[in-house]
Amino acid sequence: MTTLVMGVVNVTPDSFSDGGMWFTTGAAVAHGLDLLEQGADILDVGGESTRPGADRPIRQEELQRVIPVIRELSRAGARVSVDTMRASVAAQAVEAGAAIVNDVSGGLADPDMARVVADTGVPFVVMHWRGHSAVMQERALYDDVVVDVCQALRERASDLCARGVNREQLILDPGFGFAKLAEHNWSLLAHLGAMQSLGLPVLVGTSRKTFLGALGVPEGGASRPPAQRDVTTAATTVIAGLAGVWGVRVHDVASSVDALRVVAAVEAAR
Ligand code: PMM
Repeated sequence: MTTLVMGVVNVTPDSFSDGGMWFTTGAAVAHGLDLLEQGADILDVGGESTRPGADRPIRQEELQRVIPVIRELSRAGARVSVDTMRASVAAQAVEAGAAIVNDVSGGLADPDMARVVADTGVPFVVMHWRGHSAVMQERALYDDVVVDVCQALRERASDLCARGVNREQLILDPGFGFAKLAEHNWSLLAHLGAMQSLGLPVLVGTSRKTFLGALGVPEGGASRPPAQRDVTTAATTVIAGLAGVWGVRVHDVASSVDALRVVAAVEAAR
C-alpha cells in the first residue's frame, strides 16, 4: 500500500510555519491547487492554529476561513479533509464537500464531535491530545511515551466506537509536537510499528515541527526556521513510508512525494 500525502492548507494568520501566507480564500485555494499539482492525495484545510500558546478563533471566524476554501477545492475535484476540533465546523465542512474530518483532539475538545462523525460516516483522524495549545506543553509527561500514546489512542478508539462511530472510520495519529518534547517525538517516530499494531491506519504529522528545527544546531543555538525544515521533514516521510503508514501530513508536498518514490523503489527491489 502506498503512503498518501496530505498537503496542509492553513487558512490562519498565525500557524507556526506558514501563518498568514494563505489567509484569503483565493490564496488558500490557489495554494491547494498548487499542492494537488505537486502530487497531494488529500488537502487538509484548517482555520485554527494549534502552535503552542495560540489563542482560539471564535467559531464564526473559523467557519468563514475554511468553508469557502473547502467548497472550492472539493468542486475542483480534490479530496479534502477539514482540520477542526469543533463538531459544528466539521458538519458544515462535510456539507461543503470535505471527505475526512481531522481532529487534533481526537474528539475530546467537543463532546458533539463523535455524533457528527457517526452521522456523516466519513473517515476520522483521531490524534493524541492532552489539552489546548495554551497548556499542552506542561503536560508532556510520560512513563513510556510509545506505550502511553498507544494506550490513549486505543481508549479513544473504544470510546468513539461506543458512541456510534464505526471502527473502519478511524485513522490514528500520535500527535507529533502536541504535549511532546523532542525526545518523545523521536521515540514515537522510531516506533511507528507499535502504533501500526493497533490495527488501524496511521497518519504522521512531523512536518516542519520544532524537534526537526533543532537538528544540527549547536547547544543553545537558534532553531532553524520552519521553512528550512523541509529536507528533514522529507527524511521523516521516508521513515514513515518504510513503516507502511497510511499517510503523512506535510507542508512541502513535492519533497515528500519524491521521498515516497524512493520508498517505492526500495520496496520494489526487496
Ligand atoms: N499538526 C498540526 C495541525 N494539524 N493534524 C494532524 N492530524 N496531525 C498533526 O500532527 C497536526 C494536525 C500543526 O501543524 P501546522 O500548524 O503546521 O498545521
